[in-house]
Amino acid sequence: MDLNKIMNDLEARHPGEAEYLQAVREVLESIEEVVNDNPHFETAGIIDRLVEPDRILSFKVPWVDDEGKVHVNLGYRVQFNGAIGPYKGGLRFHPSVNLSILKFLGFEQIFKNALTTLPMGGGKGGSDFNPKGKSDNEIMRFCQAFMLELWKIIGPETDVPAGDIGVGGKEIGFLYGMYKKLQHEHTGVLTGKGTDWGGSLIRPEATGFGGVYFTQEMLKTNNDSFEGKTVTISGFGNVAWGVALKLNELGAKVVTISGPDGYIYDSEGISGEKVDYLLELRASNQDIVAPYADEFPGAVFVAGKHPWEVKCDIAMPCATQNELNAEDAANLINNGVQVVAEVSNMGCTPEAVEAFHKNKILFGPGKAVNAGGVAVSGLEMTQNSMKINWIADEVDAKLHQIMKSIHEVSVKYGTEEDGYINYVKGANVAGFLKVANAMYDQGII
Ligand code: 2IT
Repeated sequence: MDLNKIMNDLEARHPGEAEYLQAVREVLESIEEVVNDNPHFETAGIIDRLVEPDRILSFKVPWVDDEGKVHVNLGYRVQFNGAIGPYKGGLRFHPSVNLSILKFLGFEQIFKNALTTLPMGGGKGGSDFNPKGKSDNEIMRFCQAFMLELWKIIGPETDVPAGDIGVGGKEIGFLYGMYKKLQHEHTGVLTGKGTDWGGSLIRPEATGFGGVYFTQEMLKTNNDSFEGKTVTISGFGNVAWGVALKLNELGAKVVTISGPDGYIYDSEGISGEKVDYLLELRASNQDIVAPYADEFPGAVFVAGKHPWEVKCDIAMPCATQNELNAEDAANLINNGVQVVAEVSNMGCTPEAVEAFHKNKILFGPGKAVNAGGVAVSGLEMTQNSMKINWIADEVDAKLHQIMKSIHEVSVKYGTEEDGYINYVKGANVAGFLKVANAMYDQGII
């Protein structure tokens, strides 16, 4: 496999799609050896077929605000790879959304979903619509207009979207309502639904809980645990909330959260009602964390900075892509960080990851660490198919088991000669092999 040629060709075809090219390069670098060991993948054009999405739907979304003004946003669904199951992946509503970001997320989703052990292909979608500061009625009208296009290409056995940044239970409700009206049936076409109408228990907690379960397994490889550890996290949304909840349960101390405005440092630890407060912050629909310091006077707000300058044992980015760069990595390493677990998708820049690897810091990549969210989405699909609901403990136990198995397979393919576990390589190779074998078995399609 000629990595440079593949990347040059891809760049010529898709100039400027920085995040997508970054995500593809990272995967190809770690699977190079395994591709070279399996010439039949080359003959079947597996890599050439894997790096391009099966198809992309791109559409405009006109909607009317509360003042009667018309707005036009862009909407997309990237159906990336369906080798092992229906396309599956979230919808992101954020002003930064463009095709490059959705293609990177869709590409990552292929391998993440393969790692969950459940039959799900990779996809992603979303819009450059910004739900922050919008009324519920505006969000409803936008979701309805978005679904008027999306419904044609999704279905419980075809493509099953869910939430991501900017899309939570409220948005899924509006999207589901419109789909049901258009399709005239109740099906498990979306996950992250309300628990009264087909949603799975533990889905809101799943990404965060799963991330902590995975990191717990990483710590165990050093005969260590979360007990008494200081953890810095970024973000303040659904993922950060789930992580904080579980970390407290396991005896760790969470000292930071962050937003686009800066970060909060709470030396006493973010626990109990402070974790509940994250839900309030999010519901306030403002996208800032500064109010936390007014609510809890022991905490300080640091404007315009990342939380990675704070000394910690474990760092868990929970916000968005490339939120931890080389300088942040150097700060963490100088401060003696032991484990970095990416709960956001591609939270660390390639330079940051390289620094962690060089310094033998245990580093968990997003597609392994955050796979718990989509794993419980997969369990929601199963429950919908069977038309039953599992109790919370059953879903949580299955989630825990899945995260352990993702860790196990990452160790299997990622352990280096000196014993250091390269989780990036391990997760990429394990996810790739499953998808590549499925593609090979199914012929050139
Ligand atoms: O990045 C992700 O894995 C998600 N946003 C969840 C996707 C899903 O289908 O539950």
